[in-house]
Amino acid sequence: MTDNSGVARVMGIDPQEIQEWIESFDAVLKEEGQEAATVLLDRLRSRAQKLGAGPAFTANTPYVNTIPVEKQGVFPGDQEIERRIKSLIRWNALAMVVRANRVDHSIGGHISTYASAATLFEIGFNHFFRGRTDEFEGDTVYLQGHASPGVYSRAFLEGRLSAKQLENFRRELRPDGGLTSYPHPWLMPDFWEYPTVSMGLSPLMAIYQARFNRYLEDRAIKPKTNAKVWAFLGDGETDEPETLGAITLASRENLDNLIFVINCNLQRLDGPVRGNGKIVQELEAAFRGAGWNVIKVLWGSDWDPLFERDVDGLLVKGLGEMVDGEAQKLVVESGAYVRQHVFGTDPRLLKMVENVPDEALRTLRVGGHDPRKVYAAYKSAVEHTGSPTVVLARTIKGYGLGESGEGRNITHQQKKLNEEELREFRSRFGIPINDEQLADTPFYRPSEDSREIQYLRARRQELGGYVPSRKVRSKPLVADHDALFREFLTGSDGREVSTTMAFVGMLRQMLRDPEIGKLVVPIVPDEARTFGMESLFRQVGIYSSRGQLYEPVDQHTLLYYKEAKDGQILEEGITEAGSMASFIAAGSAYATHGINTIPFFIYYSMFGLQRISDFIWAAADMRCRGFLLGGTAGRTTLAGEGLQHQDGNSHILALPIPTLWAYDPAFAYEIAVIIQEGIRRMYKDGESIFYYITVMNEAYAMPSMPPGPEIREGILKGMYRYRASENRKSKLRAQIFGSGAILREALKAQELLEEKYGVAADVWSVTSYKALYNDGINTERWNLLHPAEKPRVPYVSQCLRDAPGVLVAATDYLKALPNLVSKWVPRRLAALGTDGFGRSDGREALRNFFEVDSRFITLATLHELLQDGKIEATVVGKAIQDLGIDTEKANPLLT
Ligand SMILES: Cc1ncc(C[n+]2csc(CCOP(=O)(O)OP(=O)(O)O)c2C)c(N)n1
Ligand SMILES: [Mg+2]
Repeated sequence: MTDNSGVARVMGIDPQEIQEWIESFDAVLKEEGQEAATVLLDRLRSRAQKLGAGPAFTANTPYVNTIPVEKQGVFPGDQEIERRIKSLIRWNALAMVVRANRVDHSIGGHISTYASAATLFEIGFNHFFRGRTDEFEGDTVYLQGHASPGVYSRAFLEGRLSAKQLENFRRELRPDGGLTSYPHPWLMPDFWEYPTVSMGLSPLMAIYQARFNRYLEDRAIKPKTNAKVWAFLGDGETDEPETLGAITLASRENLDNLIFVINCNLQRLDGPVRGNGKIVQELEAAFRGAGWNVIKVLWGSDWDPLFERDVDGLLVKGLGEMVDGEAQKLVVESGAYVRQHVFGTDPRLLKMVENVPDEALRTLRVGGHDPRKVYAAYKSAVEHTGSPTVVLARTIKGYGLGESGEGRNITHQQKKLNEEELREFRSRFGIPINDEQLADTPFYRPSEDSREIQYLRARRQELGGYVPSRKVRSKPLVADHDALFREFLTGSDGREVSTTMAFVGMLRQMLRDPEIGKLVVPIVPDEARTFGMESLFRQVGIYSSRGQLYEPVDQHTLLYYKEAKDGQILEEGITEAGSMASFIAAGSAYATHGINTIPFFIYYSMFGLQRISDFIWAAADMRCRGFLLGGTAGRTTLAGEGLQHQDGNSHILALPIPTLWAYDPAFAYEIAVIIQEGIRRMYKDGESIFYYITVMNEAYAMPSMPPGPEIREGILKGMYRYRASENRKSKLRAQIFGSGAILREALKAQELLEEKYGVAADVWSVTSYKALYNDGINTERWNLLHPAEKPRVPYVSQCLRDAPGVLVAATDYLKALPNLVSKWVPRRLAALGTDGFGRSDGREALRNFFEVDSRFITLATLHELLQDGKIEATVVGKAIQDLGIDTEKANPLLT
């Protein structure tokens, strides 16, 4: 009989009455089943609410395992051999870090994260993670980045990595190669698939990956499978807003193909995650509240008999009330301390453990280190339908490191172990290495025919091969898609259109193409109307896993808001990070799924590289392909928005990302050339690059592409002469560089200079300072290393070799952008740009304020001519007056 007298007395309820209620409930459960019992509870809850009996919802369950012992099922593996394999992996992972640190103290790695995650990973590797085969697409697994030594160490036992490679962990520049510190597909493209080490990125990417898998299935681009997306993360990692920021999407979309495993070792880098609280309970509430299936794995099998004896729930209550800081202390303390602090609060608890020796109390295992508990949780997770699952597994940071790190606050960065500590670790995990060898800390791999290696191999074979393992399985595209872009090369016949509209026109064409049409993935974060894309709603539909369950308010209109199960547009709502995660899933599908999806993610340009650059960086690491479109771009082109919206930064922020090609085109034909080339390079030639193209909302007549093969080449390489001066006689010459919408200011300046000041200026369209800059530094580097050979000439220098006169550049971005190439141009370069905070006003006022309009370009040109002694100061002074330039105006950088 259950005795609730303790609780009841506190609440002032007759214990007998409580007992009767419980017995009635037990009877319903026993006789009518679980569903009926749940209905009964629901009805009681509604009733209580109706009668004002207070909120009857708690997002938390008691601090015990979600899966009761009776439902645990049998463990199908050979537990002893799996333990031995795991011990060897633990040893080699530790040896990697310790050895690397001995060679160079500044190098090492992390021991304690994997030490806590070993069982969580190993149960996955031995029983759940399915490899990618010709028949089955395989599971997608995001592994906790700091646990990489464990993953390498397993691959060593699997025979996939050599001892030499392990030796060179974190020393990638060794002549015989090394291993990356963390999962980096860029650096190990056959091994790692997903970069996970920047905390918070992988959980968000995993959610959108799982959703993208469904998208591909709903659109019949890939067959429906039961493949899973697993994401392993740290409990400290859940502090990152990205980690929890999209969890409601996963439940809203019923992503039962998604499993999070949170390694709750209660510690982060500096100390406890929630010393004064309970991270597991906090996460349980958050995930349950968001509609996830939550499985807590808190206690190992050693605890089962104790809970069995805990008939009045005192132990559960005590553990539930203990803060994590104290729980962490139990790890480092003695058995006597555990007895006193866990069981000492009540004589009944003390009695429960009176026959349990101190040593047994000290080593009571938590759930995340018990293979049977972890297996049961994963099995339940993969079988669960209707919602995503999170497994909250309680572990110990630095498990097995004993006094040198187990549960200690210093453990995260522990890289050194003395001989005594190594001996203890060796003995605890039964590693067959003798005392003499310890100082050397050798890697250990049992012979090929050992039971361990045979078992491990057999398990992976059964599960379809090794994980992680990256394979590019897509086939190159065939057609050249010339025809799709042809109409954009011939101008708009005087019709005023923006480059954004031109891009949308191209997108529409691509969507109709027989080869790439279905592969195009348009992604928008609630900005389709801003970019004039609403016509696509109707053309290809907005993806919704549920179709459209309502009649849209605008159904009577031509361009109504059409949601469909096979809709093509990913309308992500206001989440640039989520949209980027969709871009990453689509941009890497050529490897993950063997499908060449071509993402076009269009967003407010200020909220891209400025806001979610770390995701863009991860996309590059992951070898993503596709197009990022920075819409409403430019500091002065986006009128009326102001400081937070106007982007004069993104082309600078695009510089560091090595595989990102960044363009600031002015005309439709430039965009057409860039996109067509991008599709060829990425999807025909298989280059792992991606594109950033800024598009604007200023409408003007689009000219046709000037003739000559050098134009196309120039657009792609970064610059070409768009309009040469017709005046061959003037002694006053200039070369003016314009980009994006500011190109038209340069063209106006060209006319002003010619008409009013007799200056003959050529105008260049600089489509990519980044491309020019990269070409310049590459050329310089080659020259540095080949002094005896004929020096190569940067493309920008080649362009300007025979171009006479002063040089002036104007951009809607920072002045630093044109200045990037100043050392390779033949003479001084005057740069006009938009440094400073944006503000809201019309374009004309903004271009005056930032000093990038045709008047300022004219002034800068005259000023350069003055400096060259070609004109008098009075001419410039007069021009300032004539142009109406206020010399005492506010400095945009400082105001
Ligand atoms: C965005 C980001 N910030 C900081 C770090 C540095 N860092 C690496 S591991 C770590 C602590 C991780 O704690 P937790 O997530 O609990 O993982 P554990 O090692 O405890 O399993 C921190 C702060 C990082 N990798 N990424
Ligand atoms: Mg942690």
